[in-house]
Amino acid sequence: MKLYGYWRSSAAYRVRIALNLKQLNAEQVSIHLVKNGGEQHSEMFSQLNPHHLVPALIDEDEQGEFTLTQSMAIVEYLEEQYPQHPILPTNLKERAIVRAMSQSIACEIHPLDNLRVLQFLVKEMGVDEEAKMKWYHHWIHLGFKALEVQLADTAGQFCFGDSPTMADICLIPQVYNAYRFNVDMTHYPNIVRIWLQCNQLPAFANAAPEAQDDAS
Ligand SMILES: N[C@@H](CCC(=O)N[C@@H](CS)C(=O)NCC(=O)O)C(=O)O
Repeated sequence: MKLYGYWRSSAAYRVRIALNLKQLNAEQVSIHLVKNGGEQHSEMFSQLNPHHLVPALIDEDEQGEFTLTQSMAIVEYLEEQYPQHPILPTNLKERAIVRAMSQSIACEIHPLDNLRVLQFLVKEMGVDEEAKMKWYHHWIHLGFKALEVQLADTAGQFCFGDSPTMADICLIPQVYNAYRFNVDMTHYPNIVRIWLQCNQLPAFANAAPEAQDDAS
């Protein structure tokens, strides 16, 4: 397998955690999201993903190599194709709950604070740095506030019970971003506790941005 990603991409970070939890190896290819106007827009990468977003995963089956995009689709693919060390509960209702928590992060928080959205705010809408950060913090707080309430019901050591799931795979990169941009985390004790717990596991620690070869 080959994973096209970027050290600070939270969507690629999700896939790195999933690969590690499942003890799968993938060659890492760095697509620098800032250098040269963003390598995600290059001819080479556009052929892998016309949406110009990392990650992209190459795997192969009996028909040959194929490319997958969208981190959540990739994580679900890994779960089905490589069922060892499951990242979803076996119970149907519980799987739906974990997927919903995951999507609350991946669909409701992350896209609003993505690089191209922030770049559009600054370059096209004339937003200054302070307003950009207000926007950034707003969407994280809105999502984390609600998640914190849900976690009071669902969490054990991790977001759902006592083993890591797709919800933790989504949460940890989002918390990394929150700390990176100085979001005040004092009102999210469950989230912070899970962040600390996950980072003790090599699967999470080895997937962290600063642990990647392209970290600069
Ligand atoms: N929903 C997509 C989001 C992918 C995404 O937003 N990737 C970001 C990095 S985290 C990216 O490539 N951004 C490039 C840009 O904004 O130009 C997924 O989960 O894969």
